[in-house]
Amino acid sequence: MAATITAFDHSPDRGRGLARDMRVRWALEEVGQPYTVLSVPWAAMKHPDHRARNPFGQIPTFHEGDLALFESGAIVLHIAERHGGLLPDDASARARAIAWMFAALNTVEPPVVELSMAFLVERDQPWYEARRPMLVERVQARLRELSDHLGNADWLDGAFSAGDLLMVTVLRRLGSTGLLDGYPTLAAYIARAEARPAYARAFAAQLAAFNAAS
Ligand code: GTB
Repeated sequence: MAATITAFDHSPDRGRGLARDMRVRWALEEVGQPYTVLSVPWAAMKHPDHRARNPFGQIPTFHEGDLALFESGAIVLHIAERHGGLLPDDASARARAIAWMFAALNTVEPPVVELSMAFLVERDQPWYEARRPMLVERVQARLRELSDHLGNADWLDGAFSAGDLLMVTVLRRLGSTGLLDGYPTLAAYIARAEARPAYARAFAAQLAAFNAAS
């Protein structure tokens, strides 16, 4: 039975693949699993029907048979554990790849989201210009560290893994900030990931959904 995922019916990113359904679509494409998409209108996001899928009233969610999941990281981990291609077989390498999944979501994503949310909701506030350098420096610190770790390697730890998939979806959110321009290693890392056929299929699908809803 094909999985069903939920996504925005009209994503605020205007089809740039920045909403978190993109990472779930990409993971499913990497492992070659079909899926269907249930679009959730904004007005229905906090409705009890959707809160039954995700108590926080957010997308994405994942449903397959009698399994219902929310949290994009948990969904990607589930997909990676059930199907080959996103986690190494070797137990230690697998544990390290999972550590990179957590690093993407717990160490890199928070400052990235804080910076983008500040721009979205605080940029007209009197404190915004004073606060922004601190937010930028927090992101820059993570970019420096990540860039140093990556060095000349293609991926974070050996072969492409679910850790790279999540890290790239987090870094892509910085696209409009210009901050990645100072990190050619990371820009090349993102480009390498975006060149993967599975990424291209996932990106095209979410863009087609956005265009169909417009
Ligand atoms: N921790 C959860 C997860 O990883 O699944 C977070 C899920 C989440 O934040 N979902 C967002 C949502 O449902 C959509 S992806 N928001 C509606 C709500 O909370 O009511 C976040 C997002 C939205 C828009 C852009 N964008 O326009 O660029 C990027 C990311």
